[in-house]
Amino acid sequence: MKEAYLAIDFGGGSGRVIAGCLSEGELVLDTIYRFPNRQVRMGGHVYWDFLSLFEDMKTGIRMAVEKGYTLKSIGIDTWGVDFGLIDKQGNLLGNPVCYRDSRTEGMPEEFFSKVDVKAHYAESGTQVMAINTLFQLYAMKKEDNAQLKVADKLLFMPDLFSYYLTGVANNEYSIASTSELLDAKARTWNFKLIRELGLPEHLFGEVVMPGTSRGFLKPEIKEQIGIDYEVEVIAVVSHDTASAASVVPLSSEEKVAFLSSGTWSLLGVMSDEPILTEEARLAGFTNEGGTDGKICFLQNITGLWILQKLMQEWKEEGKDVAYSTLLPAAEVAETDALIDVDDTTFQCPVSMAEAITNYCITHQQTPPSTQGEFVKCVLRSLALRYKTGMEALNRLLPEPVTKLYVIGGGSQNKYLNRLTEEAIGIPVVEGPVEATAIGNIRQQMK
Ligand code: LFR
Repeated sequence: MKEAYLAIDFGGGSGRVIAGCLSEGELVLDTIYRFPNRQVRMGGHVYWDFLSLFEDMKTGIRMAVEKGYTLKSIGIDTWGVDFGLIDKQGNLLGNPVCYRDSRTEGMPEEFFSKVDVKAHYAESGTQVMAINTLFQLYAMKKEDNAQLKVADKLLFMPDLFSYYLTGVANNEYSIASTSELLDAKARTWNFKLIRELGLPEHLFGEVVMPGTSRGFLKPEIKEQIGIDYEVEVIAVVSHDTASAASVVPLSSEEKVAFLSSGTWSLLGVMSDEPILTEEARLAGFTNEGGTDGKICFLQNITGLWILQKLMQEWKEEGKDVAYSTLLPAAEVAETDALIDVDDTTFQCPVSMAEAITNYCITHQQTPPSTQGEFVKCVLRSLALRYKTGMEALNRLLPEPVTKLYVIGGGSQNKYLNRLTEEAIGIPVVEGPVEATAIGNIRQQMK
């Protein structure tokens, strides 16, 4: 029987259950189960399929048990900003709505017509994005949402998964920091802001730091996964980005930055304190909670989502979507088309191919036509965006960055790494691919 720490890592496109064991002082990972994470469109909204994801999580835990692992503890991390509301009895009030839902359209503009954007940034330190929890709640409040009226607690996705495993409801700091509702310096809820928004204060629970216990698996869960011993669920650095960033080696000789590459691209550095200056706000940087009280000072960039969505569409059309075909085709494709990856038209279009084509036509460029051309256009545009992000970062830091670690699933895209290195002009180090899970497991070990 091998003792294992289980990392459950939910990304915007897929989830995985990974067992981590110590072997001669080294962390050895075993990917037990991978499953897709889909966005479901229904009744004019876009949802996550929480119930399926919960089932998939349990399946993965059961598979780890069946493989002979004794579970030491479990840690859950997910993407940021999204949440579920539960009532006093612990019932989930509706499926969590996906941040790509259009309910937040125009909300930042409306909010900042009443609130001073500079003063707000000086407290929250968050890059204003319509997807943020603040604007999701603002939209719900505005439509007089019934769930909001009866809700007892707001639980971010990792809080929610943990809650249904253990029955303990709390809010982990790193994930709460993606909400735009925290005081970045105090590292806890900004209740002044919460009151101004007219949100019930009781929704916001205890903010617990990474490393805190989230309780033990409920008897019914133990029965379902086939164990009879106690397993503790630990609040890890439960925001996937912050968990990934925690494994980047810091060095005294190099000025190191990270690019967490997946559905999103998060480009930044670790900082001891939040950077809440006007320059940081104007440059679009965010201060999110990290490990050991550190801050992930980063820019949130639309990442491989554009390519993922294209590939999904091509798959539905019966086309080849293997990376081993698409990337070589992109390298030899001839197109100069470039897009602004952060343009809102790419956030949730019904057809990504059409959105790119329309963007190029509107911007007087010849649109890509073959699959290779589309991929080249997207990857070159990403690399260019990393260049501007890096320039902005260097303007804000006392010393320029000398090395970039590309971590997460996207770090396997060698063509993109090469384009990035060419664009930013400093060495790019690839991996680890499973940075988030490694960060998750290390936190449990601590
Ligand atoms: C990456 C990520 C980003 C966050 C985005 C939306 O998976 O967590 O950090 O901004 O998802 O939640």
